[in-house]
Amino acid sequence: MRRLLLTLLAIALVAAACSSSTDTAEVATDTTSDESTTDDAVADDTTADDTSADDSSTDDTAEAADDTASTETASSGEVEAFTIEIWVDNWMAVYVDGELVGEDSVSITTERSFNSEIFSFEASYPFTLAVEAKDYKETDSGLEYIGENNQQMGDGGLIAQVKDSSGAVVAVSSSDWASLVVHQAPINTDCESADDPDATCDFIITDTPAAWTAVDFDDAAWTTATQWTAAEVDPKIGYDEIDWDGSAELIWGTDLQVDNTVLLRTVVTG
Ligand SMILES: [Ca+2]
Ligand SMILES: [Ca+2]
Repeated sequence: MRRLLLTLLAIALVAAACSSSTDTAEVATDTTSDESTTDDAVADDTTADDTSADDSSTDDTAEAADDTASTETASSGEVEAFTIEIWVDNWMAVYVDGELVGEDSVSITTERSFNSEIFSFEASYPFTLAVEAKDYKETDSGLEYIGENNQQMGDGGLIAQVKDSSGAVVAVSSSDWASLVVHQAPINTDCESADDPDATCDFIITDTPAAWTAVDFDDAAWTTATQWTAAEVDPKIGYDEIDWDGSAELIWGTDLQVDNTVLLRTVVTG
């Protein structure tokens, strides 16, 4: 019996020893390796050492010498050839940098003087374009066909485009142009059917400013031109002879009928 107990004890000891298992640690070696985010992209800020040298304004002697050579004109641009295509109901005179470059070939005293014109000129950028535009009127009443069955106020309208020697459109008429209306009639539009419009119709004549075509004329007080549709202007003979650029607008004063003489200016910068 004692022997059996010893045997059982021995077995128990052996079992105990085995259960203290060699917990072969699952020490997961977590090899979440190398997050060595090598941020070496943020390099190259080598803000080149601002060697703002060369301010060595030492050449005083050269200045004196250069003065003798500075005989060129003040205008910077090169002189180039241009054309202006223009249609006005009824008459126009075109100036570039204060010089007349073309005038309607049909007199303003001609009724139904509908025609387009093409004028050539030379200029350098920037240049100032000035146009005097007149709607036909028989007298200062502003009316035409006076005493006839079709006695009426008549209306104006202008469209223009400038091309360089390559044929490229470099300027077009638009509401960017400055305008000054210098003849308005009739102010009392109900005189249109009067028997004696010269006695009945009122008008406003504004003095044409001196040197208004000049480059240095100040048109800041002028208003911008008003754009009109082709349906409103109903452009007639000559208009269709020109292939108008899509950006060219029909322009005039704020009233197609009452505004009879309009001065217009723009600067073409190229
Ligand atoms: Ca004409
Ligand atoms: Ca008119």
